[in-house]
Amino acid sequence: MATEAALAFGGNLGDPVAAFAAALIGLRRHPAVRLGRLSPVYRTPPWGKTDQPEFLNMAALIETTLTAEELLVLCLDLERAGGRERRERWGPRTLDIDILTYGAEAIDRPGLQVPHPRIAERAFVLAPLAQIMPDRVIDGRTVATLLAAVADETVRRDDVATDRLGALLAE
Ligand code: A4P
Ligand code: MG
Repeated sequence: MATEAALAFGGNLGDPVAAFAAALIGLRRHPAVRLGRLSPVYRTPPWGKTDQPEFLNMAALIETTLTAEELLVLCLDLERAGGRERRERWGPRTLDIDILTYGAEAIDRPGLQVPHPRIAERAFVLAPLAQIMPDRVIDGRTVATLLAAVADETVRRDDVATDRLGALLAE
């Protein structure tokens, strides 16, 4: 049985749109993953550690027969393939992939928390997520409600980046 999962993508070094495209193509090619709806690409001010470049962020829905742990391993592999180097917490990165939700499951293990524990604080996650699953309930509130609570006009759609992503995925 396939489970629907929501993934968040972020990056602020190098060419994040190309990194998103490469990761999405990796997901699309994976035999246990079906790629679903994609959000537009957003341009977002750095959160947590503010003295770093702006980020690009987006979200995607998938259906997968992988377990949550297997999906995390796949995401970490795709991050590595995207040139991710981990240096400091919340610091700059070429590609970060977080599992936002995995079905309706609540997972709290060392190394894997789902729903991702900081969704509700983050407009850069909620704005793209609201484009693909506004009515989904996370921790008792819908994504749309959570987004309204952190509304941030500095998080904005980047239509040029979104079109470029679409073109890379169509190649
Ligand atoms: N991990 C646990 N749960 C999960 C999950 N649900 N999905 C573990 C993915 N990974 C999960 O991740 C460290 C470990 O978290 C993983 O190896 C996995 O075992 P990491 O990505 O190296 O940690 P991090 O990114 O330094 O910390 P954190 O809190 O996960 O940061 P985030 O959430 O990745 O945020 N500002 C803007 N505007 N846009 C951004 O995308 N991103 C960050 C990083 C900071 N500021 C940002 C953005
Ligand atoms: Mg992360």
